[in-house]
Amino acid sequence: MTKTTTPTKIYLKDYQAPSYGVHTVNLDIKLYDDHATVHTNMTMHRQNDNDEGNLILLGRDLELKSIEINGSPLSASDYQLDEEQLVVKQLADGKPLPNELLVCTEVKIVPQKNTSLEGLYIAGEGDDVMFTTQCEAEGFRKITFYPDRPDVLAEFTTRVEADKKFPTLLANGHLIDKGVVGDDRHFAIWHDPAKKPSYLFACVFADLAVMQDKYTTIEGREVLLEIYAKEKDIEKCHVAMQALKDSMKWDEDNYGRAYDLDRFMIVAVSQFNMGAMENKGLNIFNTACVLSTPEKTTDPRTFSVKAIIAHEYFHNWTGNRITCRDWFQLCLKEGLTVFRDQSFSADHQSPAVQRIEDVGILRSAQFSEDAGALAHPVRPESFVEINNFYTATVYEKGAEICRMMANMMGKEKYRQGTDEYFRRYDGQAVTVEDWLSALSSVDERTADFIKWYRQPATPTVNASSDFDNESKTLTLNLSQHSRHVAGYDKPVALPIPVATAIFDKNSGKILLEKTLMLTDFEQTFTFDNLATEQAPVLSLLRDFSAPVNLEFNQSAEELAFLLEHETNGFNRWQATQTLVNQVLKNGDEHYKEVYLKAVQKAVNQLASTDPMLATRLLDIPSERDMAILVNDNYDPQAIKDKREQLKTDLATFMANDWLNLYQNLPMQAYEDTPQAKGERALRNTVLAMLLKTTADTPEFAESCKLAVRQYENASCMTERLGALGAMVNYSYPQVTDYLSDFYNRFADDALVIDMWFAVQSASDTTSLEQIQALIEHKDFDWGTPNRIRSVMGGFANAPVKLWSEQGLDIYLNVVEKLDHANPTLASRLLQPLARWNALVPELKIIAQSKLTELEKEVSSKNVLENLASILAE
Ligand code: B3K
Ligand code: ZN
Repeated sequence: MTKTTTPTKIYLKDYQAPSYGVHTVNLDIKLYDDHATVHTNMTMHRQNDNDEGNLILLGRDLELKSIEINGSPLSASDYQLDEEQLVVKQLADGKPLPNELLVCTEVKIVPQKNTSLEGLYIAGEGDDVMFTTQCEAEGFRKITFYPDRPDVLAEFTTRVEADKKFPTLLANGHLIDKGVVGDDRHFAIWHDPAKKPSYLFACVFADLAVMQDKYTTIEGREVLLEIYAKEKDIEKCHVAMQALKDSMKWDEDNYGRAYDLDRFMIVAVSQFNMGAMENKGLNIFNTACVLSTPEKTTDPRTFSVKAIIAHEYFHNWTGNRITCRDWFQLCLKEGLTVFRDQSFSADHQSPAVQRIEDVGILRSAQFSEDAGALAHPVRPESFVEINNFYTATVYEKGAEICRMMANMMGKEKYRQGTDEYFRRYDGQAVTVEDWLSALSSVDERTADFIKWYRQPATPTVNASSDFDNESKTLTLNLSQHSRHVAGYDKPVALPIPVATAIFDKNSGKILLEKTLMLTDFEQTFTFDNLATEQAPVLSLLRDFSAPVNLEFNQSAEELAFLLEHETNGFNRWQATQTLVNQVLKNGDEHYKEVYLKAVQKAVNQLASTDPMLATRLLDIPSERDMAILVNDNYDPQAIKDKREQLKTDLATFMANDWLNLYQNLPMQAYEDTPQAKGERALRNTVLAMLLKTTADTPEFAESCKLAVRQYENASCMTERLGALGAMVNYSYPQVTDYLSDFYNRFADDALVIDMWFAVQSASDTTSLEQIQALIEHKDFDWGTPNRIRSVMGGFANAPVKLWSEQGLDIYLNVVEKLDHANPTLASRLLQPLARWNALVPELKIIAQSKLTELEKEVSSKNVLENLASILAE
């Protein structure tokens, strides 16, 4: 592949509003067997009378058939057209462009050949084929010439026309007309009264079934709710429908936001690059994020279906009604909306478990990003390809910033702040500064949080404490530092809320609770007259009050004390993780002993009352998570060995507990309650531990029987897949029979077959040859990102396999193959490779040479931008 153009970098500091805005746009999209035509009529206006700027319409991969301005056709000499844009400087007669324009264009596109899953694209094949759109961030310009940028808001009317073999014709807003065209074709016209940027445009041509329901908003609007999916999948939409209604109510109750159209539609698509998309009134969802039934969907997946439904719905206010001025402000909608969906989820399961899960994702996906070559601020300052910035930093760290401010303000003030944000900016395209200015009109301390949006890298907070028994004074010293990332200003001190509790050692009771604000590089806090006989125990960063790495030397006994007495569930869990980290880092035997005893006690205590927390207490960080803390000489095998050893120690230490625990959790009829989900999670973890402890002993056969029984009698996918996973991971001799059984049982369900791929690719027992065989399997589908991720996700989580000559060849070959067909996905696959530079020298040399070789073979700006950053380290 040869490179045609050098990708250009664009900068936040260069932002300029466009000369022309759009009032109304009428689209007429006609789909034919081998192409589509798009007629666009738009009324445009100069935004500023004194501006004499050109008319700039962005467009890619479009065949321009005609363009007319104010009734006069333009010929090729009247405009400049290149691969990116069409620029008009004057009218056909040489007169300057007037302030008001009617611009009419006709283009031809070929969605049948569009594999990028961006713009109007083909999804599926044969009888299952459908056409749908993905416009965020810059896909609309692959449909028609348009000022395709988020600060241009317009009222859209869309006519969609196709053969009657596509009975489902959808676009944003309300259906205002439909009818037939000749014998074989038909059309529908949709009008969206809400002004929106083009990235929220969507349309669908398909043959789908629909599930309908209704919701009456707090303002009395009756909304028709529709979920479209393939006929065979339609019964799998109940969970999503309920989640949608719950989300609508939640946003009314918690943010005072009601839905604003008469219709809300969701369409399930099998070929989709991410989870879902919040197009106005017409959300498009990856099937994996909308379909769910107990028999075919695991509990975590079902939970994330609900969370993603909520996330996309919440975008209607945070993203759609108030949108981003430019793509640098992406975190404005994404960070805030993630914070909102996390809060919604926390209201539907134990808040502690929710926080543990959110922090788990933050640490593994975002802290690793901050620690590596792809580190960037929550609000980036430059990019080549915006699709490379839909990252954990923008989403998850962005959410943490909102959370810190919300906690600091308190519930009431935060609500006043968000009310003010909606009051001021509804219907506008705004910036992070605007968001902070609304919040700081209620609490001026929030203004300082702009620093968090600007500065990359995870801060480390160091804590040390001292207790004076005579005066009963506790002194706590806190300091912060952040890695200086090349290309950015020297780090400044960030405002870091450190939620703190001081415990009396004797009674286990809390003496004092307070959130300390660390705003300088170093600060000392004192607490006088504490009513205690001995040095109290401190619990810091409760509920993970800031996205930082905390370094605080606590004894093993203090950590065990916190596991027992902390009332904050997150910090109870964190105590186990701190103990684990001490063991993994320093091989400390004393910490190990205390950890094993404390965990054993807590798990047995919690198994019946809070089985989900009990499950989480058995967490041991993944090999990839452990690698984040290693700055150089990262040896994947050494990390794997240490982790494996600790897991074996835990399994052995609790050898007499596993069977009891398992038997006390008998399988029951499926229920979707936190308790039942907790029991299923614990049962699966315990089953795996049972197989592990009994491996190579005569009892192994008995453990395997339990796994087989669980597999065969499973009431739901969580139980069946849990059993299959245990068999795969602990080499049950007949595992291939069960893998075949699973495959045959669910052969007609792509989402379950994804699990079949994933359970194998994620297993330690799977060799690189077997991974390659999965990639060559007849069901490995290069056009379906879910399938690709089901193999590559597990592979990327196995650093020993990945960081080898053969592993890199296999992995990078997939990236290279996707570079042209689906650059967004190809580029995303590079993320786990961003820390190659920390590897031990022998592996580093291999990684560098493989990545350098790849650079010569690829041409998409997505992959080139990320590779350049990775190799620049
Ligand atoms: N806004 C979309 C993501 C679009 C990604 C474009 N590459 C989904 C979401 O965050 O809700
Ligand atoms: Zn989002």
